[in-house]
Amino acid sequence: MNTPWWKEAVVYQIYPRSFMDSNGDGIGDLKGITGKLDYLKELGVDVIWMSPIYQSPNDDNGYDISDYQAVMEEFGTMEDLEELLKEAHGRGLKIVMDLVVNHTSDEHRWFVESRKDKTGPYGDYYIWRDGKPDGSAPNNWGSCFGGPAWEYDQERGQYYLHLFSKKQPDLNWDNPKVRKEVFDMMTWWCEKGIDGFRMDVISMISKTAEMPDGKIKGGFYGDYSPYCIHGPHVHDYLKEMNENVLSHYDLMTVGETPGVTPKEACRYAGEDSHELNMVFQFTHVDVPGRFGKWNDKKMPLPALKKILSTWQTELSGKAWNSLFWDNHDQPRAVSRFGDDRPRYRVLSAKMLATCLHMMQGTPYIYQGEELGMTNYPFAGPADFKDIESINAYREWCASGHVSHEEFWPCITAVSRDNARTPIQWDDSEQAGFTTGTPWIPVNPNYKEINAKAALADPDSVFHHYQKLIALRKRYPVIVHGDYQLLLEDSGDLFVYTRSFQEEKLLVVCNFTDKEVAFQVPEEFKDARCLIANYGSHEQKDGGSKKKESGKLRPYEAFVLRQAR
Ligand code: TEU
Ligand code: CA
Repeated sequence: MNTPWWKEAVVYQIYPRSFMDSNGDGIGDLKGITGKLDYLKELGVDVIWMSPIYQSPNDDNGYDISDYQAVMEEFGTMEDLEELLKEAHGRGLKIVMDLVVNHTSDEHRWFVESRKDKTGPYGDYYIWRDGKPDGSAPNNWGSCFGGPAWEYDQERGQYYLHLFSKKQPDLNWDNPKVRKEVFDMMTWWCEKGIDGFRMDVISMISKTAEMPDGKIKGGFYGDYSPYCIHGPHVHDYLKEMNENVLSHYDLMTVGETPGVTPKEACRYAGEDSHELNMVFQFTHVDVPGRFGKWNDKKMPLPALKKILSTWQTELSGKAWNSLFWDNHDQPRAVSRFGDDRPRYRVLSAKMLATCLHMMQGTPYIYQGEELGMTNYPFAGPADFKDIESINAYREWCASGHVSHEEFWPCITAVSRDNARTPIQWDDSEQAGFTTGTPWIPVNPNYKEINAKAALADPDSVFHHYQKLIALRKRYPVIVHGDYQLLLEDSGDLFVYTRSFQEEKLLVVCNFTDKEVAFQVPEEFKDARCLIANYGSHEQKDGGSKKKESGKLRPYEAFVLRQAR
């Protein structure tokens, strides 16, 4: 079987600002990453995806790029990046870059030129429109980070579209010159030896020509989605990108595609679609409530199972899944899907890891997830660093639409800053992340939760991840097996099987803090236990004791393997 490397790989996502600071300025940097490659090697991952490291005024922490071919000064130099590539490759680790080309920074040279001169060479690089006759914005669309999606520019006398912050103007992909600039820049990076791209909001690069008002839903502004997500030419542009750039190199590509359905995913990442290798879908992490995305409600387990199972079965044989519980835009996995109380944190973090890593697709580990890092105990809105949380608090709460008491649990449950606190390396001051003052505070629980302690403890979350990764390398069924959900209606248990040739796996996860009755199906009665989160039950002889007890303990998880 000829399997592309990225189907067998495990990816580790680094948010450089918060990973490791090498020079005491409080900001993570490239040298910091290079210094920790051995840690990642020990974990066993194959690929590192780095959130943006390019020159940026940091309105959105690097997702607003002012020069695609320069390194952000705070992160180091181009030489540091080349060194990182060399050191990573020397250890057999691949590096995937973040490609943010739906928008640039308003400080990018193209935008500076574009706002100067309508008729100049850059005049048509962005999405400019005249206001309405009364001078108001072209339509009612709202931006992802609050406020309207249009900003009036004095210099040019027109409005420009920004689906994110007003310092992130959207590029006009309908302009062939823009596409050529992007493709040339990508080729430049490929020639440097990078191993792939994670493509930021790539489902949003093509917009409809008509831009009518959108429906107001869960907020104050109109919804741009029908006009900007999976727009009319998105697949043409990605095929063009593939033909011009991607197909010339041995890369891994993953598209961040908000709003994607399994059907649409098969177009973006279909085996024969010549676009991308896989996409990130968000249906398992989107739980909109009364205040839009700001919601502290957990998704009920049957709904979560249904969503993940649908992706498993609908992409099977047609496209490839990416598997994740969290990333730099999401709260910490163990706090959201597991149980971060001291008694259950380790157990439930291992349970979640087991549940995800035994599915079909390429697993992504977000930095700190392998330590079971938790959400941050925000004291008040002054603690937020993220533009999205800062604006949301202002728009919903400071404006008087909702009380602080009501809104606070909702925003703290999902604020992106939860994921962005520094990695807890050890129990020294600032968790060993920096010798200075970190740009964002360290989670106070670093004394207990840190990499040094995890490495010293054979039963740590880290070692569980290490084991899961090793299992994936050893048993083809984990990569290739067909997925089947069992006990569909259970609100407590997530149980599924994977089958491939002579092998079959049973994956059993208790998502509750209660004991739950469970009988191992007859066909697994003689199966061996590959991994379990209650150490003593992972016995060489197959863990038979556990299987006969008929009960799962809180957050218990194990995997049985039957070879016919
Ligand atoms: O995120 C796009 C996205 O759709 C959301 O996840 C978004 O971050 C937010 O949560 C909307 O409520 C990507 C990047 O991952 C994110 O960090 C950037 O801020 C954003 O694009 C803009 O580049
Ligand atoms: Ca630094």
